[in-house]
Amino acid sequence: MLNLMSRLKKSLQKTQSSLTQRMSHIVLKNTIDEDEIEELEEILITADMGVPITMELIDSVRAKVKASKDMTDDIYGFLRESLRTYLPDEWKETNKVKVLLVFGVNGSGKTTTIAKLAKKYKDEGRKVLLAAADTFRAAAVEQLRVWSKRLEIPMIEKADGADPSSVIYEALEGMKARGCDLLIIDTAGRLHTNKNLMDEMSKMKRTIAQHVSSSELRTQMILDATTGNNGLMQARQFDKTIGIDELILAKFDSSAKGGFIFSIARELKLPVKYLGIGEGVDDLLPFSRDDFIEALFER
Ligand SMILES: Nc1nc2c(ncn2[C@@H]2O[C@H](COP(=O)(O)OP(=O)(O)OP(=O)(O)O)[C@@H](O)[C@H]2O)c(=O)[nH]1
Ligand SMILES: [Mg+2]
Repeated sequence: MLNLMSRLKKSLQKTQSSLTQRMSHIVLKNTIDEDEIEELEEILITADMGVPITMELIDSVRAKVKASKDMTDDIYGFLRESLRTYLPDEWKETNKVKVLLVFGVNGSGKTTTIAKLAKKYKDEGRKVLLAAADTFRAAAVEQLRVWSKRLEIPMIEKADGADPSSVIYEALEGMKARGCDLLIIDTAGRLHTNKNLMDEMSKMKRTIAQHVSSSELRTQMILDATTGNNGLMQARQFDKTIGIDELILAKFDSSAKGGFIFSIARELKLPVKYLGIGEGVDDLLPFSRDDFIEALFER
């Protein structure tokens, strides 16, 4: 298997061609004047860097060009270092977590990501239990059951249409007897605008809070990286009603809009924990700022 860095680089190909490769085209020119600055602005917007970041970067480039006229040599380095400052520092894993509550809009990659997480934790020696709390679609339980069998990780399910909180309750109650120390909960896709479904989510969180302390619960929102900045609004709303501890960006391999990772960090101040980089169970990379910048700007 390729090492982490080469897998990261590979998954960044689409974003690279929409962002850094086009930037390097500007760098190759001998002078930077207003035409190039406008081109750069368009590149940043197209890569879904978001308007605030684009404006901040463009203003700085303009100011630099005005001051020195010749910054063709270091514009690349300048952008690289500027973008770096938008991302948070490395993020340390604590071993306390007992429950992962996973949510997001429809089709964002929740169930697949849960399989990846479950395998990762199992490989690390945790005793994982899955809860099929997407009782909305019969096929959803089946999809998680397939992973459960393949990964040989037990799963709690109830009849279709059961209250998702009751599935979670049963799973929490059953953890000890089964010798499990980590519960991962799959939930139905929901739009941040649907009040009933958001209330249902809050209820799930309350059920969990009756069993474990807040430091033992981690809420994870899965964002589809191909939707780019649209995910920002979704995340903001989920954060307001449920509270997001960390984000996972799925489908990074299919996205040309990877620039939105910078606007997520700037706007939401939430840590990105993993990148989903494929449909396979091992296609999950822990997010590291330094590796990400290095892979993105490699020439
Ligand atoms: N290329 C790629 N595809 C992914 C990734 N993660 C998930 N997918 C695909 O995206 C589709 C949706 O994934 P699911 O895991 O079913 O998404 P979900 O959020 O559980 O969907 P609902 O339960 O219907 O809301 C599937 O075809 C997955 O194989 C990823 O990191 N990369
Ligand atoms: Mg699902």
